[in-house]
Amino acid sequence: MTCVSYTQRKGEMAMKPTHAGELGFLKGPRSTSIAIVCMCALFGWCLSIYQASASPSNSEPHTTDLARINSLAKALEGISIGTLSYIDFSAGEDHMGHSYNRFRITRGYLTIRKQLTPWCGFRVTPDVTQETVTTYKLAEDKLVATEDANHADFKLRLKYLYAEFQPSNIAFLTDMKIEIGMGHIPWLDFEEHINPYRCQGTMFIERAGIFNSADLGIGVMGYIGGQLPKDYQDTVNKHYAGTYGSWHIGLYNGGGYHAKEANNNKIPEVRLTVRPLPYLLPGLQVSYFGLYGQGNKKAGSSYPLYNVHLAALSYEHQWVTFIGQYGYSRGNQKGTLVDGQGRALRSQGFSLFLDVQTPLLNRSLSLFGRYDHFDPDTKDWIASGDDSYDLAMGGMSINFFSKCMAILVYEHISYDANNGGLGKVPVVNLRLKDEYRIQTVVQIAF
Ligand SMILES: [Ca+2]
Ligand SMILES: [Ca+2]
Repeated sequence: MTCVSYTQRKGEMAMKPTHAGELGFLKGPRSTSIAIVCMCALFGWCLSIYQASASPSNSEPHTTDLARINSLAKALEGISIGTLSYIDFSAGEDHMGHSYNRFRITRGYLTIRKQLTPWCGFRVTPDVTQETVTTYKLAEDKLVATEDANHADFKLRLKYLYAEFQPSNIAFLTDMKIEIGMGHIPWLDFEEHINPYRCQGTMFIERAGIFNSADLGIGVMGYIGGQLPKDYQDTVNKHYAGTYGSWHIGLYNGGGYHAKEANNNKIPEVRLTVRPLPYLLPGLQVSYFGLYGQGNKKAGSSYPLYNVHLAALSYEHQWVTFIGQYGYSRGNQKGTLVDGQGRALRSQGFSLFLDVQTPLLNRSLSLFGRYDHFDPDTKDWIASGDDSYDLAMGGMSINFFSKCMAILVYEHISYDANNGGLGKVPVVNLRLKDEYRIQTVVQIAF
């Protein structure tokens, strides 16, 4: 009897007939008969399936099917699904002088929204993160920590989960929203809708380790004096498009979305943005952001001060976007920017960002650059002498569909002798090496 055997060599699956040369079962009258019988049986089975699906007995519950479709359509009413994902390839050298080149997923939002009524909605957004697993070994009576790269799973973690209420306008306060749950805190979402390159990395104040973008609490936000004309919103920016500006006040746990709240202190936060010349220079805005409270980790016997003031001047136009900002902070969200006595460090810095759209490639090609300077200890309590860092980047982006883009960037960070790294306290004479990388990112957003 003819049969077929399989051999696998170096990952290749090869079909090898036992009769040399050809597939033997296609030859010979007996084999042909068996093949015909098999084909007829297969055809008959397919026919019976088709007849069963088309028979009157199955078309009877037609009304039931319609009811199911209607109920499914009703359940899907007001639901939208979207993503904001960054696929990153970077090559460079870190502040320890280690070279690297790797692909990474640096954001993987899956956002589901449901508008329940005209005034009430819900949003949930998990994000992808790759966990860091550290193993510890005892060597010469000391615990030595090593990162276990073979057990660094990608995991989903909650970024946003909130109920959203849309109250009616009150005089000049318009387009209001109330977020209750894990929602936006007032600053970063605003800045990230001016600087569109969050896919490159975090914004200035988050890069400096002061706070991140979401927290548990309640926030109320809205516009001042209605919305700018549709033409401006279509060609420049439809977000935060209040005629005379926008605002956001809130009360939050304070630890941010990475942390569990460690104290009872709640943090009031406020952003006020004024658009002084909405008809002459609609893209010009002046903003203030502030918060006051305690950091999320004890330093000594009490929680350290956490206090931020940030001022920004921004300008948006079809061809040019600019934002310049100055930030002052005491301590940080985590409660880790403290000296040996538990005093929250005073820190300050500034950031400049410029994006220019070119007429090339049907206006989809833009050039951009950013410069940050941050001193984590302006009083030099920890180290006398320089302890700042400077970050410079420049690159280009191609917007290839709606909000989808690809960017190519060069980034360089230089550290003063006593700087302890981004978001860390100074360390006397640590002397971190300059960091640099060439980075490409593809952003998918819909
Ligand atoms: Ca708190
Ligand atoms: Ca300093």
